[in-house]
Amino acid sequence: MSLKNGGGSGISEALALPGRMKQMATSDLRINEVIGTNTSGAEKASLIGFPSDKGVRINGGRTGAAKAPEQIFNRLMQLTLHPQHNELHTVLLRHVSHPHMLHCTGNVAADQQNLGMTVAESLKNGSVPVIMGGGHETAFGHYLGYSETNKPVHILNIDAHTDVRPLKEGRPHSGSPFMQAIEDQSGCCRSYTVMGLQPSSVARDHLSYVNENGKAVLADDLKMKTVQDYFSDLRSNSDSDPVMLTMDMDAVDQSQAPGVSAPNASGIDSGFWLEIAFYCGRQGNVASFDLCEVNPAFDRDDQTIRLAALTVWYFLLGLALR
Ligand SMILES: [Mn+2]
Repeated sequence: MSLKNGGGSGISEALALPGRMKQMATSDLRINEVIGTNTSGAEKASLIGFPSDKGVRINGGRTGAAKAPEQIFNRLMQLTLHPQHNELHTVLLRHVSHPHMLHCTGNVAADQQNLGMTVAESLKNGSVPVIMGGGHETAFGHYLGYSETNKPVHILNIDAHTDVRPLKEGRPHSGSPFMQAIEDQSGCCRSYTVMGLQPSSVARDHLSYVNENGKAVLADDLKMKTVQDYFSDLRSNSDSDPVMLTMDMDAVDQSQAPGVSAPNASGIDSGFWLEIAFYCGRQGNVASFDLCEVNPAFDRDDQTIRLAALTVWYFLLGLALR
């Protein structure tokens, strides 16, 4: 049988001829085999774990989020690279550092400072910090990376809650990070925008406070265009300050994200959530990312851990396609 001319379909021949089988043996690379394998070039993103849920406890929530970063990273490592964007995805991941798990002491303010120093280090090196929380107290530590380096920053939060509560007995917590950033003496927080709010979980005064310092978008009003407009508005204002993206898993509907600190019976769809992560990953001004409030203690068959790992996967794919 001629393989060159008129020999029928290649696939049927390959199946029929044992000698061709070797060509079917394909590589089945997973992220753990690719990540960080190029140590010569500059690092493009740094994976950082922040296993803290003390802020959730102080805020009166259910703890367990401290267990999330390790599980999310483990799940991420088992995923493949995108088959259609394989080369770009591979190139990026070869320049992403292995997950670095920070030690959290339970002193939230001190732990946030420590995270801030780590984030600042990455930002100085031009690497995109990708942080796995932890409760949403993670986001203020994340922000401190900017104030530490004196970089003005816009904060974009995807969340069911505004998280602009006051401190509790002087202590920061999972409900206060964006009040802390807005009020921070360094003045590095240029704006705070939160999208995905549940009207049954937002105090009127908190909504006004957010709108004075940025913008609040309820989940019912949130479309992909809302996210696109956020970035095109920055561009049309020739605003070149970086954006820090923070995503609270409790923005997603409880049916698709049961393993969170505060479940949401009317949240956004997980596909839309992933699209936001991918879109933001593609934006050149998104300089850092955190994902918070995944709580494995309340998960169901790792459903939320899987969604969290996919969220990071899509963000990194976006980064690869910039
Ligand atoms: Mn939150």
